[in-house]
Amino acid sequence: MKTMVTLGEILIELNALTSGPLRNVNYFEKHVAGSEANYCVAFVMTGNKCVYLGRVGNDEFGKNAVEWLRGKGVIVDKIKIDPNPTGIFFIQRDYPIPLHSESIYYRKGSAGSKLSPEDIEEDLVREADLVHSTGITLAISSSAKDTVFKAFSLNRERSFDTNIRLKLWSPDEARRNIIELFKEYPLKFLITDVDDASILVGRSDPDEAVRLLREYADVIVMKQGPRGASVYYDGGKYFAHGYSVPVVDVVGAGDALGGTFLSLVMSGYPLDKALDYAIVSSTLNVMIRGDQENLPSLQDIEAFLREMNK
Ligand code: KDG
Repeated sequence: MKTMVTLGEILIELNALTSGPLRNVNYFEKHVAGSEANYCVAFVMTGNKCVYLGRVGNDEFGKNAVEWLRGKGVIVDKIKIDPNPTGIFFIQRDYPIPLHSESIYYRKGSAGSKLSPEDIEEDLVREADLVHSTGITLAISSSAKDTVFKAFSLNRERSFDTNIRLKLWSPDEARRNIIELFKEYPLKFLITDVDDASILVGRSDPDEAVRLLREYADVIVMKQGPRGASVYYDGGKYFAHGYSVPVVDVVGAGDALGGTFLSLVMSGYPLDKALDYAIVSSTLNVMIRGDQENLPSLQDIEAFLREMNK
């Protein structure tokens, strides 16, 4: 079993039960979310261990998050309780763009954003098989950013999902901060998509963007939405196609793909097979509301593939 340490902010998601502008939505469904927490659960679901480093508030949502993640098998005993409230966000779906989900955050000054370098237990991070974080954590506060830099200084096995959220920072700030991290701490795994890559290196063609990102990472996964995703390595490339399914909410699909991919590669799967399996995880993820409830086990991924390949 491999151990990944993730650093980030756990958020409570309030997902609209009906499509349309939130002013007209009366009912919401509550889920535990946050990109790194999603990665952690995907990693655990496929047979590995994940330790979560972060802060939650001393409130009902903080308790909810910790209990839920513990129930999923995530190691939660390093999560700190902070006097500020647990961050939340709402999801507005299908309006004004069909099949699009918009995240509306209430997280400024939240417990999660108070993540600080002193929250890091150095030996734990040094001894992990992989350390993972995202652009969201770089964006939420300067202390959270410093925490990612510190964690990455302690372990060379680094993974990063760009996850650029333009409600948290400008394209320019995102580019400056993310590239600063990459230059100081090159990665083993970079997980990104065409929109983020074009912010980072000004190219929306995946091959072109990867050519410019290659100096920062050994393995690059380029997510291409419903089309599928590609993995680039040592001059090679493999494309895994997506599946056409009824889409309910796409939030969290990229984390599902990334978390499952990392877990399987760390377990020794070849990159192409890991990506084929990871696409199943993101496919199942878009079929429901919530980021973590449909994250599949290996057995379930294989059942899906058996049926689809009949
Ligand atoms: O990738 C899914 C995340 O975007 C969602 O869970 C909320 O972490 C979140 C964020 O900051 O957008």
